[in-house]
Amino acid sequence: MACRRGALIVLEGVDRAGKTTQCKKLVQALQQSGRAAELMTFPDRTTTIGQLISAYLEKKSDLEDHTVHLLFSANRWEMVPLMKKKLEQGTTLVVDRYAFSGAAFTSAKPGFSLDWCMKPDVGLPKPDLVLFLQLSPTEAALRGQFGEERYETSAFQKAVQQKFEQLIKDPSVNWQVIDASQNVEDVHRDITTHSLNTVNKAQNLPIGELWKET
Ligand code: NYM
Ligand code: MG
Repeated sequence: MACRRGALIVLEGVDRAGKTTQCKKLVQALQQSGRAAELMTFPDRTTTIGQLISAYLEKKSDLEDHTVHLLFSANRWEMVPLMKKKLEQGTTLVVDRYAFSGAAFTSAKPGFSLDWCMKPDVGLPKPDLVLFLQLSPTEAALRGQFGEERYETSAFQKAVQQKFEQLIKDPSVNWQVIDASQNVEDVHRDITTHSLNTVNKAQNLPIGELWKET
């Protein structure tokens, strides 16, 4: 029998929704259930491209808007060979942000269509599951101050949230909306249930291509 592949599971949502906490807890839960699982994060700030992105986010440099959009996408493409290798070896990848953040954040800027923003990521490995941590801007604000990085203002986050809501309507992607206003353990339980289902289903399916007609 052919080797069973791992699943590609993405967590998305606005800043402060709890993605990073939940990604770590999910990796632990999958490992404790005896499955190989690893965390990945986008942007991956450790690569050469990632360092350009990091300096931009920290406002240490300015980059033209199209340019930085393409760098975020390139930062995903540069990880594709490793991602495919891990998935094929049977490791489930839990990914903190992916192309959906790419499209939602840039298209929240004036003059960018969602359609244009999606184009550079067409054909990336398609997630088997995208968990959207849904948190209203009001609830996000109750979680404390935003940080100092670019995009961390409530007006911009509201625009990003609206773009995510458009992306979620796309039936070619397996979205699951999670109520992120619950406590950490309840959110974790919902996420783990969906993820275990996906890991079991994905193992016999080929890896798909994102935003491409099949
Ligand atoms: N971001 C993230 C983008 O604008 N485009 C992308 O493609 C990705 C993956 O970078 N505010 C934005 C969203 C976040 C920031 O922050 C990365 P964090 O806290 O490291 O996830
Ligand atoms: Mg963050």
